[in-house]
Amino acid sequence: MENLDQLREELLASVTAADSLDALDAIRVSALGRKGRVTEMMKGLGGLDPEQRREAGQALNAVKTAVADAIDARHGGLADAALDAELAADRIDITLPARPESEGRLHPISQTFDEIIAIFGEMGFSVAEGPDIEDDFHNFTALNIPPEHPARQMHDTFYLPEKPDGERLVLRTHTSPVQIRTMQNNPPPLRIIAPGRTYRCDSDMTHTPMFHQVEGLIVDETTHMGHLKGCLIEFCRAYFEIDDVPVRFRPSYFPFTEPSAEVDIGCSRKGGELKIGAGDDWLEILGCGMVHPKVLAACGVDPDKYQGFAFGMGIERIAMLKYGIPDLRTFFDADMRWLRHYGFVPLEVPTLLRGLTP
Ligand code: 2NL
Repeated sequence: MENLDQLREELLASVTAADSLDALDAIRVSALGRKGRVTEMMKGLGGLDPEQRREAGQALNAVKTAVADAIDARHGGLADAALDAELAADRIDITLPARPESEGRLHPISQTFDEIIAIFGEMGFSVAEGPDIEDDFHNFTALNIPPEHPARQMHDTFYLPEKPDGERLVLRTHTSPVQIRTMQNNPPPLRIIAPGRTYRCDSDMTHTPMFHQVEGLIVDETTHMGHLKGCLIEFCRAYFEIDDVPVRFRPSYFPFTEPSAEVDIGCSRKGGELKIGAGDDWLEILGCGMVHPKVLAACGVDPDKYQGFAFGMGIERIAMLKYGIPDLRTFFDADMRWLRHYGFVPLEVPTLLRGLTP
């Protein structure tokens, strides 16, 4: 019995002295494990006579329980201490801002859309949207584009498979159909821009099968060519952020406008470098004209009462010019390094109201 008391005191002391969960586990194994000291003594009980065996068995069980309880209590204390230490060491400051690398960038196309919408928004235009998949009437016929016009050829336009009734839908080749639909569904006066995706069966250095356009339209009783010129000159100044940017209107032809013009801005091309706003060269940036009476009539607008102007421009092109992006195809490579270089910080307020004082 005496050596049982001694064993108990010895084991309890070593449990108290254990300074880590590993040390405590080693003590548990050496005392209560399959080959532990207490376990070995249990095995030895078999050699005693029944009376002694009962007494010694109870005493040994009491030692076993006391040691197991002490180990449990010590385990709880050590585990709490270990967790406290880990929490203190792995402190996370949740008020820290996100790493700059993980912030997104606005694609230059999105930034350019935002800038154009801001400029025309200041002039009283609202934004109109419509479907990417169009029918022949809204994409071609209503725009006075004749049946044999090259723009309608299979070769230039993405057609969807023929429907059972023989109709062939198209991926819109410009955003004009948005304006056609707006004229059909809303009485004049109208003052809208239609930004969006457009599609043509074309792929080379300077063309991608999907690209972006903004078209604009005014329809009322009095808007004339002078307003067209003033509006687009003001747009060029605001967009390129150059107050005295030279602007030239050159006669042109579109089936949906009469008269029609293309707008060039002044630039210089010296040593392969393009500089906008100065020099003796010209760069085409958009097409425009007075809405053709046939287009108004096709939309249910009386051409004897109403008139107006329209314009259209390619977004990739004017984004490349303003931001010095040399290669069109990089717009759609989805290359994160390109986006980090040319992209825009989200929510940056564009400084575009220069030259647009109310
Ligand atoms: C260009 C030329 C243009 C239009 C688009 C238009 C729309 C309607 C009626 C009349 Cl609903 N015109 N749009 C007019 C002139 C030119 O775009 O070079 N775009 C890239």
